Amino acid sequence: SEQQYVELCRDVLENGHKKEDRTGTGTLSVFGRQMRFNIADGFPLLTTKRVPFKLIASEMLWFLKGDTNIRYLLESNNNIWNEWAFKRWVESLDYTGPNMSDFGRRALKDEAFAKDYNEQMKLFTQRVLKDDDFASKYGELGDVYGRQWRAWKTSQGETIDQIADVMEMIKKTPDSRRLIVSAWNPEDVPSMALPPCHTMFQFYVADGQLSCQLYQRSCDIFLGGPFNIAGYALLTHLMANECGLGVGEFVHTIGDAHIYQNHVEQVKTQLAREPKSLPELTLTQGKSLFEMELSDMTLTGYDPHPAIKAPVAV
Ligand code: THF
Repeated sequence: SEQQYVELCRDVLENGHKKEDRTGTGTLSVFGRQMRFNIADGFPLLTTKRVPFKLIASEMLWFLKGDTNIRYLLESNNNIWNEWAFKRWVESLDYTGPNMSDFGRRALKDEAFAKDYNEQMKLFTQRVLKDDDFASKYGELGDVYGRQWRAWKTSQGETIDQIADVMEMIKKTPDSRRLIVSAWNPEDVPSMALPPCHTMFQFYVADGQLSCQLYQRSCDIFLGGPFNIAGYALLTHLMANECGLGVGEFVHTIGDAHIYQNHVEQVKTQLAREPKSLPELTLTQGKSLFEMELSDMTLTGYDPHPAIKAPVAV
């Protein structure tokens, strides 16, 4: 249950090493941790703060479509990947607006800058939505999850659809120990907006139930963690539904598990709250995984504590 998440947060607050990071924000970090969620007992969407299921679901559908352009997300009112596309835009030669270097940190400290930044971000997202040429150039995040999952490029000039392949294997050879999807493609890492945090996952079938284990190299425990847990639990449900299986466990294995310094107070607020019972997820039956939409997912009994705001490190 959610207890595993709560314990990981306590562990990091107590045992975390102070580490600097790529974003310059600073973190408390531990290495090598594992959480297990029995997703047959309830859908692991945290209740100690409100977590926006719709954003998690639209992100997962975006990955599964093989889409790597933020336009689809924006059309779903999902802004969680904007900063990474925006960064590419403002660092390009085509951008002629005010200097946006280091926008993530500057926006937190400088109100006048934050105003400019919000304005530029708004112009950017509107343009991605309306201008096809602009969107194909600057809405693109490069060879991120969607590309690797659905169209991994081979040295022969072909592509591999890892999701379709693993689906086929789960149906035909459920006892296989090779039910793996990898997003970590060493050749593509340098050209990615952000190298994949969820590097690979493996399915496992026993007693008619589908389980999934994710290896995540790096986890932003306060903001990304709850998205990652619910996202992969949703993926497990979608795959199980497609393959006529029940759901088993989601096992979340993490390399660098960290809490950003500017999330510590928020985490403490969250830990002071009493977890509630988990919601239930039901999916439309008899529809293929690739045809699923937001309206095919029904979440019931979700009654969380209020949301807690925190800035995302870019
Ligand atoms: N970078 C960092 N620093 N942390 C991450 O978790 C992360 N991701 C993705 C890519 N880079 C990352 C993006 N995922 C939110 C949630 C997930 C994200 C990015 C941002 C976020 O801000 N969530 C808010 C709600 C946002 C909203 O309502 O628009 C929240 O309170 O949960 C890890 O995959």
